[in-house]
Amino acid sequence: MKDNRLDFPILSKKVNGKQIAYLDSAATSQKPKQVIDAISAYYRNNNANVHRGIHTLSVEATEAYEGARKKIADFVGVKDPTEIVFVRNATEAINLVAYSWGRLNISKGDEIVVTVAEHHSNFVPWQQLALENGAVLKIVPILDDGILDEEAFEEAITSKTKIVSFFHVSNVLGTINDVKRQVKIVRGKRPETRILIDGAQAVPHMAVDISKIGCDFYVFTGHKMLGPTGIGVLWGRRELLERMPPFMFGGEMISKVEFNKSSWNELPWKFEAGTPDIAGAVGLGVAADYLNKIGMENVREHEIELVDYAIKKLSKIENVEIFGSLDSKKRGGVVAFNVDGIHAHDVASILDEEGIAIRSGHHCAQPLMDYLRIKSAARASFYIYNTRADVDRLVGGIEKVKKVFKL
Ligand code: C6P
Repeated sequence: MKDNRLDFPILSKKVNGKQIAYLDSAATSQKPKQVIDAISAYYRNNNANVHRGIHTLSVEATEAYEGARKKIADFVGVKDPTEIVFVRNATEAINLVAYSWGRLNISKGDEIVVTVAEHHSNFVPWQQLALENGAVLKIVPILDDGILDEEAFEEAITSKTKIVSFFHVSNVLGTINDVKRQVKIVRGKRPETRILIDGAQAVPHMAVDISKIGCDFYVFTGHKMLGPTGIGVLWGRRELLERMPPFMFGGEMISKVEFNKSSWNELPWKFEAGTPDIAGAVGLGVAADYLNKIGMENVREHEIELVDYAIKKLSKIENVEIFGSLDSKKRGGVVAFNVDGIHAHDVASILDEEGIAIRSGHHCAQPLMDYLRIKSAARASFYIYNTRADVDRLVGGIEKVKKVFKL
């Protein structure tokens, strides 16, 4: 892949006197100057509220906002941009479905299926819905190498399963679910069961064509794919979104308000109450342009190469345990690991002294931590601007950790 590091101003920053090695893109990616400049240019040249004014600036802002929606729809293979709902992040997208679709369709005794490796964002909304409505939350296990246990997955789906909600790529194990095959498994057992896929760690890192997956809802988040924070995406099938009540009420989402009743705007605005994050959408559109220019196949290939290199190097260090599959083709751009007996926060803070940024802790996946019988893990995650030199820095940093703790 062409060296793109100069596009990312933050990568020239020094941390603790050392050039930063940013290995925390699964938490949030860095932003290229094209995205930063587009946001600044929007505020300098086009800023106004959308869908409200007749004046020129308002028309420009509306075109920029709706243009971004079209770019995002194209980016993930969605033909009808009005099925793309802009929200704040993946978390809000899942909550929207759990509140709006969930509270309409889930009642006592119904079953909701998730996996043990979900991010809290795709676990807690369903857990709370189940607790509120007397539904049953079924949690499907994973196999030793982090791959979803498809037999258990199939078994978990019964005539009572109303929704299955599961990850595309795990933020801890890196596991890439074969979502097309898993959708077929669900449809084979109970065709009318709804399927939500959490694509927060997939869309930034590989070509995703939602139209080919066969699910009902798909969510992702802008800040992990070079876009700004504060903008995320819910895609839903039109017929489902149409039947769902609004999640929030107020301006923008109404058609007509009378003293004692109101009616709702068309899709997608029915779900976009209040002034949206216009500049965020514009920035996300430019992030998609940037990724398209590189080509998502190239993004994926670059990460396979880096993860392969990282796994080979880390496996050679005594006392390091890597979680998930060791086959780089089966996993996304994250590598979680622990160094024997040393808390992941200690690992992360010694690495930080060296200018290396990784994440440590439970990664918002506490059920998975319990399942793996660990309290926390360290995690290095890679993206388009990382190189083998970053992996070498990581390895050097871990050697220092071992020295400090006399391992
Ligand atoms: N994971 C991580 O460091 P939000 O925060 O709504 O933009 O994304 C939530 C989310 C949902 N699903 C998965 C699989 C995720 O990885 C995340 C975010 C970050 O792993 C921050 S906790």
